[in-house]
Amino acid sequence: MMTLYETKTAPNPRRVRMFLTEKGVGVNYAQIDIEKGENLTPEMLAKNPLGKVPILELEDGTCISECDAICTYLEAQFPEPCLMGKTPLGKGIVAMWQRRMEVGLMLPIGQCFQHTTGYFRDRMTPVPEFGQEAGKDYKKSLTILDQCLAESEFIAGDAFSIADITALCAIDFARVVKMRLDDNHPNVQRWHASVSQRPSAKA
Ligand SMILES: N[C@@H](CCC(=O)N[C@@H](CS)C(=O)NCC(=O)O)C(=O)O
Repeated sequence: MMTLYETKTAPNPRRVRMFLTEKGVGVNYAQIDIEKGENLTPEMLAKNPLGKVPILELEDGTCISECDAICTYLEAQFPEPCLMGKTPLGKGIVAMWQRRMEVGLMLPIGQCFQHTTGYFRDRMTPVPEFGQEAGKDYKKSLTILDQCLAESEFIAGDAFSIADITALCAIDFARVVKMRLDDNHPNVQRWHASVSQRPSAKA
């Protein structure tokens, strides 16, 4: 069986847990305490030199890290249900929104968290002003997302996709820096209430 090295409370591993749950694919889950730096041991750095989770280890020992890469592998191995687009156009639209959600929501909310709380001050130098700017970038992307969701049920159109997973994990994680959805984002609120009902959201 494959093994997912992950951290239950961290937002990026949740993306892969949700993806696996949507696909109905079972793996071994190995918990890594990133606060204690268990992701930075020589053993873990051999699996991912960037020192981050999640990491998917295949049965032959091959390791894939980066959520998008892990999900690309899983989508190819387990095509149903489709989460990354069916047609060439569909795949392009999903990839576009997936990237926007990763760069526009997940990345800045992670930077906001790291730089304003100093959670990883043992391994980086927090710059609080930078963290606050990242928080503003996150909010700008929420506005773009709200316009998108005024037009469609899900982020990349009328089917649930990896882009919805990335956005949900980023938005839920934003609570740790006290950023919550408000009435400025009614379409995101409607979408959030709906996708949070999926069994995979509890994975
Ligand atoms: N781009 C990476 C991001 C992975 C990432 O930032 N993971 C965080 C947890 S959400 C981590 O391992 N942090 C530990 C650290 O920075 O020491 C992905 O898509 O997997």
